[in-house]
Amino acid sequence: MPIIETTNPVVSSFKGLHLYHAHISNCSARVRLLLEEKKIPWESHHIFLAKRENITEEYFSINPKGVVPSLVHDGKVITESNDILVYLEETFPDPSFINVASEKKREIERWLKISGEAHMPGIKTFQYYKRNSKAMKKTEEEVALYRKLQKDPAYLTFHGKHDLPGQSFTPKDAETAINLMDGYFTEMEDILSKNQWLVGNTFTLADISWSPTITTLLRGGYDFNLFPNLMAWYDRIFKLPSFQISVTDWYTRMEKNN
Ligand SMILES: N[C@@H](CCC(=O)N[C@@H](CS)C(=O)NCC(=O)O)C(=O)O
Repeated sequence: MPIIETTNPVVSSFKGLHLYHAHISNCSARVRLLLEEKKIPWESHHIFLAKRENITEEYFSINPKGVVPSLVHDGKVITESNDILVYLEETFPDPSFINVASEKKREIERWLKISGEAHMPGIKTFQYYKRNSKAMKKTEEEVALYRKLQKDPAYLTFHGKHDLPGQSFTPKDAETAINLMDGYFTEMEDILSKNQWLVGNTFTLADISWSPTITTLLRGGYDFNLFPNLMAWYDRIFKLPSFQISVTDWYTRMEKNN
């Protein structure tokens, strides 16, 4: 789990829980959803990705990949959204979202691992392909600053494909991303044709991790027609008051101000 000893003096003096997050980020939303389900108070540090508020020396000193979310707990920084879910679960175990038999715990861990691994090649690639045509590309100055601050080769390659002159995500990239995601959705569809939730009949971290991803993909026009049970599962979660507060409200409220 990436727990970072930050050199940022402001962050290291924080008490309690602080979350750096973006309104329409599915990675941020899964953390907000767990915080809401657990009723843990937290302080918001909203980052507008479209305004490049993550591409600053200040933010890279908190999150070395310059991405959201970053959780700060009593001055300690935790990154990677699925690791943050596990950290919160271990630190604030009541109510529990891993309250299943031990062999089922491994299924939760697997869904969290896939959620993390599928993000860049699946969800993020699909989203950026959709955005290629829109005016979301960085300016020359923003690209230069990003390439100075970003040390992670995977992020450099990914963003280079979106931002560098003559580069863009292609229909083939989108197809590969969709095939990857459809593979997981096919497995989920099968599980959800028999069970109410992704792991047995308990609402767990697996459901918390994956449901905001569906929100993001739906907004990007992802085709879920082959997955009616997955959509019924999503609808059940969508109707939870916690989801309304932590996902839907953030997605819509901030957009009005953007
Ligand atoms: N594996 C990371 C991915 C984080 C990530 O890529 N976050 C997106 C928003 S969902 C972001 O910050 N994008 C801005 C960027 O890549 O510069 C996690 O799960 O926390």
